[in-house]
Amino acid sequence: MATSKPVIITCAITGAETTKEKQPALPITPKEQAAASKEAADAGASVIHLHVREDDGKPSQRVERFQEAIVAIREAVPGMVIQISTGGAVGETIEKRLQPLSLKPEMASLNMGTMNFGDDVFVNHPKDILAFAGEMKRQNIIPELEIYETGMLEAAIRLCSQGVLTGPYHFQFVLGVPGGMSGDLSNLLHLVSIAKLSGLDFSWGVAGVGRFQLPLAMHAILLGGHVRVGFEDNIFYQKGVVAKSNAELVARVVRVAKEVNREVASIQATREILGLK
Ligand code: KMH
Ligand code: ZN
Repeated sequence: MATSKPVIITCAITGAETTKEKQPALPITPKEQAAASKEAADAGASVIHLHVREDDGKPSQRVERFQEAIVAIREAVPGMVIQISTGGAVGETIEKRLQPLSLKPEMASLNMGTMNFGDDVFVNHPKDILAFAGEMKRQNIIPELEIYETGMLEAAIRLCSQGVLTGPYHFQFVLGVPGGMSGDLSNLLHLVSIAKLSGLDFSWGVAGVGRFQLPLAMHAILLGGHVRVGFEDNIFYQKGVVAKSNAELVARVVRVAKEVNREVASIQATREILGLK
C-alpha cells in the first residue's frame, strides 16, 4: 500500500432516513452531532458528511440548523472538513436543498441523477444538477459527486469534460441503495475503471449501504480509494447487532487500514488530497 495516498475516512453521522428508534445513538441535535463528530475524529475520521434534523428528528435543510450544527462541530473538532448534504431527504424541494449553500461550506454533496430510492424516487433533474453545480462553482465549494450507478458516473464525467464542473473532482460511489447499483465488488471495479478511462484527474470513495458497508470499505482501502462509514448508510456493527456509535464504525475501518499498511489521512492530509484550503 506504500504507493497509495492515505485513506480519507468520512463519517456520515446522521443522514436523513435513520431514526432513533432503529439506532438509539443516532445524533440528532447540533450538540449530539458535535459529540459524535468529535468521537469519529478521535477514531480517525477527517470528514463529516452532514445532514441536519429538527429536535423531533425530522430531516431539515434549514440554514439556521446547519449553521448551529457547523458551529458546534467546529468547536468540538477544529479544522474538521464538513461536507453538507444538498441531497436532503427524498421529496425535499430543490429550493430548500440549495439553501445551506448560502453558508459557503467548503464542501457539499452533488447528486448526479434521478433514481428509485427504496420505495421512493430521489429526483435530480438535469437542470437542477446544473443549478447545484453552478452555485458550487460560483462560491468555490468543492462538490463531492454522489454516484449510485454507471449512468450517473457518465453524466458526471460529461459535466467535468465540458467544464461545467472544474475540479478537483471527487467521486463518491454510493452502492447498495435499492434502486441503484448493489454493493457487489464487480460494480465498484466497473465504476473505478470507467472513471479511470475518462482520463480525468480524480479521487474516489465508496459508501456501502447496509451490509455492504464493511466489505466495500475493505475493498476501497486495498484499491487506493477512500471510505465512508456511519449511521446514514448503516446502523449495524454486524448482522443483528446495532453499532454503539458512529465512532465504532470508524475505528473498525481504521484497524483494517492499519492491518494492510494504508495510512489514515489526517485532517491536513485530507485537505491536500481533496484540494481544500
Ligand atoms: N438522503 C438521500 C435521499 C446526499 O446527502 O447528498 C440523499 C442523500 C445524498 O443523502
Ligand atoms: Zn447524505
